[in-house]
Amino acid sequence: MEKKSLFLEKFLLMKIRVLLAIFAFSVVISCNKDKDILNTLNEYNTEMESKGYHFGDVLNLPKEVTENAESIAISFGDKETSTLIVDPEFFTLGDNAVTFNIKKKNGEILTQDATIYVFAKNPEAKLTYKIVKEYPHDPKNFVQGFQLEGNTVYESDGQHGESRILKYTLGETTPIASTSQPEDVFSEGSTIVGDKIYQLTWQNKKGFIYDKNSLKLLAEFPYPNVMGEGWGLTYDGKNLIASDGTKNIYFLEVSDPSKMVRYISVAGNTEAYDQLNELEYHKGFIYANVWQKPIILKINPQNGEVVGKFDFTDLAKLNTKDPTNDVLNGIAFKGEHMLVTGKLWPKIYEVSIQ
Ligand SMILES: [Ca+2]
Repeated sequence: MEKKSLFLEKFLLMKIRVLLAIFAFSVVISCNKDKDILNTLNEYNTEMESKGYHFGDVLNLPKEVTENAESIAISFGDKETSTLIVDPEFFTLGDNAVTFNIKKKNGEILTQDATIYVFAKNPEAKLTYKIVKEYPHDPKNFVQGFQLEGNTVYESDGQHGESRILKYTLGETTPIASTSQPEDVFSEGSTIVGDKIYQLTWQNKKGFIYDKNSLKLLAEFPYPNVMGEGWGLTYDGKNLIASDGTKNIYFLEVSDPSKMVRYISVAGNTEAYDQLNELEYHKGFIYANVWQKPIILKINPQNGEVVGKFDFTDLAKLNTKDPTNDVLNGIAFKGEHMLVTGKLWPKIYEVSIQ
């Protein structure tokens, strides 16, 4: 009797060991399988980062992923889609930080972060120009906003302790009027709206409104929270148009610039952009500097697609001694000609667009 029970005990112990081994083995297999799925997804997404997608494209995920999934969802913070289509309801032009949620057939969920790039449908035109005239520019001005009306330049000068709004006659550098900001203010983009000038601050979360004639400060306004910072500013005759150093451009109500009407994200046909800086609206398009890049983008204000691109490398070479500081930044229009300058540049260039 005793012998029999010992035998039974041994038998049961062996059975448990075998079961444990099978269980451990299947856990390893399953873990390896999960790793394979995630590695395959990562390889696919990494490859697609350079190729990019266009709106309407389908994400053709590898079989290794789809065959092992009951469902796949892509989440964008609080939004989620499970159609695997690059739908503009969820995706924006440029980079999209997303998380893939793969529900396996056993109910387990695997997650992986990825960046999905969406590019503009059509290739941008290579825009060319010819320098037709040069004007002096005060090389002490750290240009953050730049526009022309008649023959008068309205300019924002940045940096803490040196920020101001000023106006001067094109061809001269002595200000006709100027208003300085408190030490803690870093002035950014500015634009003309009727008989007023609007100006953003970089991180002070507010903007200023001045009388255009005297540059006397009239009022302040908060800019919308969705804008992390204040960078460029322009006006299309209806809305203020602002950049905040991201890939986004925001349309704000003039009567209450704390209210955003809509926004666009910007991208080219093969390239994403961010750090959009000084802006100028001209005849149906937004022209934008890109921080620390010697280029100017021509952007469709309806959908954010870059339709054309100027290369100002030659002018930047002449004027940029420190690539982190004295960079191309300043776009204005003089009739059909464009005026361009930069931070601390000694010149303003008038160019005809070819
Ligand atoms: Ca401008």
